[in-house]
Amino acid sequence: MAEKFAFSLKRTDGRARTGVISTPRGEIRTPAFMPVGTAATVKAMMPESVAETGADILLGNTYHLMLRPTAERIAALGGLHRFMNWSKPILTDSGGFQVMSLAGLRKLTEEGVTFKSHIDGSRHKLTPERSMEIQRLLGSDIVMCFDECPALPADDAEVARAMRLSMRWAERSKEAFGDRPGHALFGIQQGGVTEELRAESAEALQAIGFDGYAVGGLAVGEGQEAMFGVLDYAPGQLPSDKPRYLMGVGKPDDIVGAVKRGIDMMDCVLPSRSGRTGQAFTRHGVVNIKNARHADDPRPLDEACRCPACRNYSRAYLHHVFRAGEMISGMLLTWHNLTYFQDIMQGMRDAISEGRFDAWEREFHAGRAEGDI
Ligand code: PRF
Ligand code: ZN
Repeated sequence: MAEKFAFSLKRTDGRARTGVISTPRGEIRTPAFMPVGTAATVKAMMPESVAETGADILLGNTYHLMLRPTAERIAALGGLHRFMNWSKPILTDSGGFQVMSLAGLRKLTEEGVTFKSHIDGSRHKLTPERSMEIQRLLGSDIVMCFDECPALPADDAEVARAMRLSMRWAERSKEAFGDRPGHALFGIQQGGVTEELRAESAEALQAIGFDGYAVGGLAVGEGQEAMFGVLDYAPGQLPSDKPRYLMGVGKPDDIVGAVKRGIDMMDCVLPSRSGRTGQAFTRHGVVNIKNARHADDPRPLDEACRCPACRNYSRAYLHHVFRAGEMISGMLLTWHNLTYFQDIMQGMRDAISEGRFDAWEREFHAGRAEGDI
C-alpha cells in the first residue's frame, strides 16, 4: 500500500500559511517555490544542485515531454524521476496552457485541443483523458487538470465560456485520473478577474473534489494590482485544508504578496530564464550583469548569499563570462537566482511559524530598489 498524499497546515499568520505536503517521494515545505524543469531538466543546473538550493519539488510539462522525447519513451525508461535523476516530488502541468502559448495552428473543441508542434509542425491532440494518461506515464506526483486559460484582457463572456469548459474538463480529468494512492490531482480555478466567475469555478471544483486547488488564469497580462485584487478573495473561495497553488508566478514581490494572501505553492521560469539572460535577483533589487559598470567590480552579486556564484566569484567575473557567452554564466546566475528564491520561501516559512510575517514583509520591501542596482 502506497503512502498517502496529505497536507498538514502547521500555522497561520494573518492569511499567510505554513505547512507540509507529504508524498511517498518526500515532504514539500509550504509555502513552496517550484523551479521549472520543462524538458526534463532545470536548464543549466544539475538536479543535485537544484536540491541544494532548497527546492523540495520541481515542475514538469506535459506539452513539451509528449512531443519530445514522448511520454511513452519516458515510461519505458522508468518514468520522469529516474529519467532526469530527480527523486523528490514532481508536479506536472497538464498541457493546455502551453498549447495556447507555444503551439501553432490550434483548434479548440468540447473534446479537447488539436495543435501543431512548435518543434516540427506535426499534428497532435490533447484531451483531459490524454493529459491524465501522459501525466501517469511520466510518473507525476501532483497531476494538474486539463484546462483552458484565456489571455487577459478578455470580455466576461469569453472568460466565462473558458471557465465553464475548464470545469467540464476538470470533471473528465478526475474521472480519467481514477484512484491512485500516493498521487494527487489538483483542480484549477479559472474566471479571470471577475469575482462571481471565480466563485462559480471554486464551487464547481469543490463539488468534484480534489487533493489541492490551483488559482489559474492569473499573471496573463492583467498586472500585479489586478492579480492581487483577485488574490484578495480567491484563496478564501477554496478549501483551507488543501494546498492552494498559484500557477506561473512570479517575481519576488509577486510571490511575497501571494503568500501574504493565502497561497501555498508557486512556480515560475523567472529565476532560471533570467539567469540565462544575465538578470540576477538580489535582496537589494535586480542586477543586470551585462552592464559595463560591473566590469571592474570585485564584490559578489550579494555578499549575504550562500550560493556558489556569490561565495566564489566577483561581479567582474560574472560580467566577463556573460559577455564572453560562456556556459558557466547561465549556470552560476541560475544557481544564484534559485537560491535566492528558495531563501525567500524559507524566510517566509520561518516568519509565519513565528507569527512575524508582517515584520518580515516590511524588511523584505525595505532597501529594495525599483530599477537596476
Ligand atoms: N493553467 C495551467 N497552467 C498554467 C496556468 C493556467 O491557468 C497559468 C496561468 N498563469 C500558468 N500555467 N494549466
Ligand atoms: Zn548568490
